[in-house]
Amino acid sequence: KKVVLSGIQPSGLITIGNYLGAVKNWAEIQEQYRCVFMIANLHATTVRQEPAALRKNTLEAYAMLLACGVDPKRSIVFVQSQNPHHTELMWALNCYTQFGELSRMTQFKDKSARYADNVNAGLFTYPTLMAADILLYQADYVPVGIDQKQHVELTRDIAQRMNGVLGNLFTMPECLFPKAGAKIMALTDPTKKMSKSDPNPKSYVAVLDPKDTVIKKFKSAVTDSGSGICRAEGKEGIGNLMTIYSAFTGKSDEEITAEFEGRGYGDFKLAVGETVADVLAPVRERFAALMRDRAYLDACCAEGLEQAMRISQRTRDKVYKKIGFFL
Ligand code: AQP
Repeated sequence: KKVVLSGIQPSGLITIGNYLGAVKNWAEIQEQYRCVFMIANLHATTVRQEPAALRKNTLEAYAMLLACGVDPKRSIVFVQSQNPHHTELMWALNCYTQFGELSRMTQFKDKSARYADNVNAGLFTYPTLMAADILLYQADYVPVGIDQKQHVELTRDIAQRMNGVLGNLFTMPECLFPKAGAKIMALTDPTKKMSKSDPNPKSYVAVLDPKDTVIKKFKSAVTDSGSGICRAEGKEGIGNLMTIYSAFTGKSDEEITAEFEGRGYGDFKLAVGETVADVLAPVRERFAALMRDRAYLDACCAEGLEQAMRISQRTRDKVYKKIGFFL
């Protein structure tokens, strides 16, 4: 089986954007691929995190993956910081990556502008840590959003360079993009991506939000002042709600437009809210049950870590040996 590596940062509550764009698909591809999924808490600390919140979010993200259908028996699921091979390989990759290459990363440029008071070295070397995540498991595919394409391309450049200088070390990874339309925008601003770390909780719907909260958030979603449930210029808010409704019901745009013919935005928003909350109800229930069984979660984390390290150790040792480090 081809190997897939992906991760999610425990930087807040998992949103329906993360669910539709990533976690739901992870559950679906487990049959086809050998999957390695990690809670990317090292990546999350490139931005300040409150320690207690980070600890809580890490455990909750882990439980959420399982609640969404990621099966720890079939896939490897672990917490990134528990596996030291990631930072160990990152050091080697850093020494084969140019300052200029990292300076060209658009995510670094965006994030250093957004977090201007904390442009730390971790933010700058985020792509080499991501390259280490991918290359350690000799991943063939990396399911990512289009915004991560540049990082995967850099990973390939670094891998090719090191393979050339040191001999065959790494599999060349490729992006695996989700189906079109999987990008969910903020409810408060349909031109901005929905993000779990957004300081305004009205901008996102968390998978764990109770039904009345979900309905309230959709009710106050920013839309235009027109009418008609369809996609058009100036109707990006409605378009985003249609994307969400379609993803949760499997209905096409035409079916949705027909369903709400002659009805107002209020009706549509209520239907979206009720549908999302109802479809996610079993996920919330499984999550609650998992969180009550800390011993089981701890056992899964330990087992996932052991499996991950068995693979990553081979790559890390091979690289360290070729570089000339004592093992
Ligand atoms: N709005 C979105 N629509 C579709 N997919 C999304 N993803 C994130 N937001 C959306 C996908 O979720 C996966 C995990 O993302 P991440 O935690 O590694 O970081 P991110 O992409 O930066 O996600 P957030 O929610 O915006 O986190 P913060 O606020 O911490 O930056 C990825 O596969 C991503 O594509």
